[in-house]
Amino acid sequence: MAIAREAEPVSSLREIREAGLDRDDLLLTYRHMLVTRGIEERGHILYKQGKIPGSFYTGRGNEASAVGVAMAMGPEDVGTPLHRDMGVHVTRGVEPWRIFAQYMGREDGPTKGRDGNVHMADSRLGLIAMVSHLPAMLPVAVGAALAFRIREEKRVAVGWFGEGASARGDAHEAMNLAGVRRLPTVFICDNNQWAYSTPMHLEYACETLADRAQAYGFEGVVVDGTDVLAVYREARRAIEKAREGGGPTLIESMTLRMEGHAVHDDASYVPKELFEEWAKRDPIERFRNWLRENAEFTDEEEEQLAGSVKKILNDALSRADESPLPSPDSLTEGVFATPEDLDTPHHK
Ligand SMILES: Cc1ncc(C[n+]2csc(CCOP(=O)(O)OP(=O)(O)O)c2C)c(N)n1
Ligand SMILES: [Mg+2]
Repeated sequence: MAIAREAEPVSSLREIREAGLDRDDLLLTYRHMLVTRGIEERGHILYKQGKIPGSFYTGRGNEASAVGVAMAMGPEDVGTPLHRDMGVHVTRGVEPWRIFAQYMGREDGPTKGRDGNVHMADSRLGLIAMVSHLPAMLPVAVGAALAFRIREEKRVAVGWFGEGASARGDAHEAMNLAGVRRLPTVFICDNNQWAYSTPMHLEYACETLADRAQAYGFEGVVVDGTDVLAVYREARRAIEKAREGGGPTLIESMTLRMEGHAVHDDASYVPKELFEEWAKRDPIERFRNWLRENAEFTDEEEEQLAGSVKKILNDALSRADESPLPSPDSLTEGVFATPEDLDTPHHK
């Protein structure tokens, strides 16, 4: 028997309204998920066209998890999204053309062409770019939460990590410190069942990773990561609890990594049946059906939304393609933070 609580699905429009999302918010959530998937699908095309330097990573299958958590964050909160969490960047307001520019190593990407495609974040939007994965960003998120505590700011830090990353020592250190000091941190474990080619039964021996939360002195929750509303509700609860001084929560969000580790990996080691099973739970399809059944989502609304997303992405691609590669003379610029860079609400 798992120790962690297993989250229930959200049953009605009323329930999700009480949790904090009205109908317009729901359509916005759906839109963010479509934009997220659209960006990554176009990224594949750019890669095949030879326009993306290095490898290319996506979070297909993780759109609900990423967007659901980001919708639950407050404007002044911070987060450390990883390579499966494009939906976090999109939801926090990173413009799609800047993401395409980043993919192509251009000057207008968030890292101005200085780092690989998913190692990016806009600090003005409360996002901290990942140094690496495995789970180097958890101590950073806990450090941000400690700073909020010292400054007496009612802000929360959200730290993401993969189930493979959970095996490393820095995951333990971060959760232990957050638990001991009851810091305003929410840990999101994107459990997509694989760490490169390692399956989860070779990664950990407990029943769920969320079970570990109890050992750190806080709550653990397992949520279906293909259900955007359940993810949102659990993330919102955890974030507001942390903001009110209730300490951290570990949310384990269950999905399947629907593509290879990166574009160079065909994932031939993942059983085909597993992909078939999880394809039936596609998060976008699921949410669309929920909206139709529970929120009177019409064909007309859907067409309009799909059309506007397509236009945004096409325009974004053209705009990004006009962005130049960084000039070699600028190599040492923007490497260290300037006082202006630090003059944002997230650094005060
Ligand atoms: C110290 C270190 N070793 C290896 C890597 C390469 N690497 C990046 S992500 C990853 C797999 C991580 O698996 P998991 O935590 O489950 O995240 P997922 O990729 O499945 O989302 C590996 C091996 C790295 N970034 N850093
Ligand atoms: Mg994984």
